[in-house]
Amino acid sequence: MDKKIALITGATSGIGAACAHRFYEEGYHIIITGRRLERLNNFASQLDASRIKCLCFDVRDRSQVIQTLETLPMEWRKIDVLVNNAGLALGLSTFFKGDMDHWDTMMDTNVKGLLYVSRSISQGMIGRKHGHIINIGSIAGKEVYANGNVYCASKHAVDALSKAMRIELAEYGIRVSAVHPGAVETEFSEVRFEGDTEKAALVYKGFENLVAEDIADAVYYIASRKPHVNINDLVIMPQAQPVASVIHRK
Ligand code: NDP
Ligand code: 8X3
Repeated sequence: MDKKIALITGATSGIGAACAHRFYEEGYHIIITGRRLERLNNFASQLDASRIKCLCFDVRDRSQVIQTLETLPMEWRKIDVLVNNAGLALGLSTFFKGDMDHWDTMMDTNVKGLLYVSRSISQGMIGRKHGHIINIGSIAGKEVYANGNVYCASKHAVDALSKAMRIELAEYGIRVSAVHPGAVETEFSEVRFEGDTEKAALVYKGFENLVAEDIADAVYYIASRKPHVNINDLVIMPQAQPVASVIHRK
């Protein structure tokens, strides 16, 4: 049987790292990406080198994305599953006090970065008439919460792009799915609060948050359905978080 290849963006931490582990455990060859080369190398050093490829690039850098993905060695080009996971939130404030550099980084990463990677990888999938793109959106792409403005807008864009990709790629036999998690304890809040670990820890205090493996489990489930089955959209929340802005804490 042919080997199966999954490319996971943002695999140096959190949900992306958990997805990479899960696909590897399920027998896939994995391509892991991120900006932190040392983490990619550490990850790879624990696994069978013939089944893992590290690509260090910033998804915001259009030419770097294209150059890196289009010059992949032949044996790594037939990507079956693309998990568009790389993303972040920066800050939590009203839009009228918002940091405009934060806005640029979120839109460039969560929306344009996802587009650059998807455009590049979809070329081969279209040619082979086979593939599955799984976008990691967020509950912030389904609802809007106070002070989440631009992050929510970026994830609403991921929701819209997932629908658009599904329509445009269906005739080529390509599946497009989106997974929208609520609160998952990863490095997400540390990044959002720019290294303030105490503030980040408070986000997950007093309730049972999701963990990265919960999301990886759903992503793998979606990828492992029969070829005629597509899970379009999945919203996954902690039981204690019925909507984005309500968390029942003990
Ligand atoms: P982490 O901060 O733990 O991981 C984020 C990953 O994205 C890292 O691997 C990081 O790699 C990568 N990344 C960020 N910016 C870039 C960039 N410019 N270029 C390449 N890679 C980048 O957070 P999560 O695992 O929680 O987040 C993963 C995804 O899940 C994001 O899209 C996030 O919006 C979404 N999400 C998270 C939720 C949560 O509560 N945690 C809930 C809903 C959605 P590196 O820094 O090495 O580049
Ligand atoms: C991450 C979850 O609720 O902070 O996307 O937006 S939330």
